[in-house]
Amino acid sequence: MYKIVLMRHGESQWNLENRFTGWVDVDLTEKGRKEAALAGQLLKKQGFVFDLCYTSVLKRAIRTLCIALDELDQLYLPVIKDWRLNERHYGALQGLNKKETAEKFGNEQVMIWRRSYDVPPPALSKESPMWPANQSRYRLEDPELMPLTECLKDTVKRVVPYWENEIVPKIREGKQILITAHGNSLRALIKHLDNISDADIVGLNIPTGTPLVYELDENMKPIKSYYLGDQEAIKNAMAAVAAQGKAGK
Ligand code: DG2
Repeated sequence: MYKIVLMRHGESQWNLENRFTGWVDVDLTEKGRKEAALAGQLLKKQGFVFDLCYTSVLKRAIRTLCIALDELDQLYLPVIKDWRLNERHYGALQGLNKKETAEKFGNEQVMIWRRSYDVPPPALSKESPMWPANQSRYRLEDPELMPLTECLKDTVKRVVPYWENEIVPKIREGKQILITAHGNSLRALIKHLDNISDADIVGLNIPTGTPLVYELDENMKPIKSYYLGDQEAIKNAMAAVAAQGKAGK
């Protein structure tokens, strides 16, 4: 049996401001840093000792990992950062307030943009400074691979091959792995792991800064999965994520 830990970053500044973030590189809030530290303490209490970590190239996930590793006293670990674990690219919605967007376009449209499997948000133009191909950190990447927008299906197309080709071989070598990433890049991975249908993935919401343990069999099929921490608070945090794109109070 193998065991891995997945974790969404702690609360970011734009999570707090309820803005669509995607590939915009916003940092953690004070609360987000505390969530990351608490996650590290929970992992420590459970005796987790990791060998290798993966994260995105976005600072909210990288910093969450550093803070958690500091609590674990495992800052020595190798960390692989890859854009394939980045958040789903939110296209032209990036920067907009989710509630205001719902007031303008309706709850249903925002729900489709946030959670439908295969309807992408409006795309950026290639002139936009938000197109990753226009940003220095992605300058060595093939511009054709740099998204102008993404639906979850598009995110699955980059996350799952990365999982299969890069991470699974390391798990098979016996390495204990910690992955810190994002709400939707983790939804993409969990959809694959748990074989969740395109329709049912709509209902999956991931709380910030909460370790999610997966126990996997030799075929990488989940035996069980569970969040560490206060289960009632986790349920409430998931419901709060679901409600972020609604108009009104
Ligand atoms: C959020 C997810 O990503 O938003 O891009 O706004 O995990 O990096 O904070 P994260 C964003 P929703 O899809 O839940 O609206």
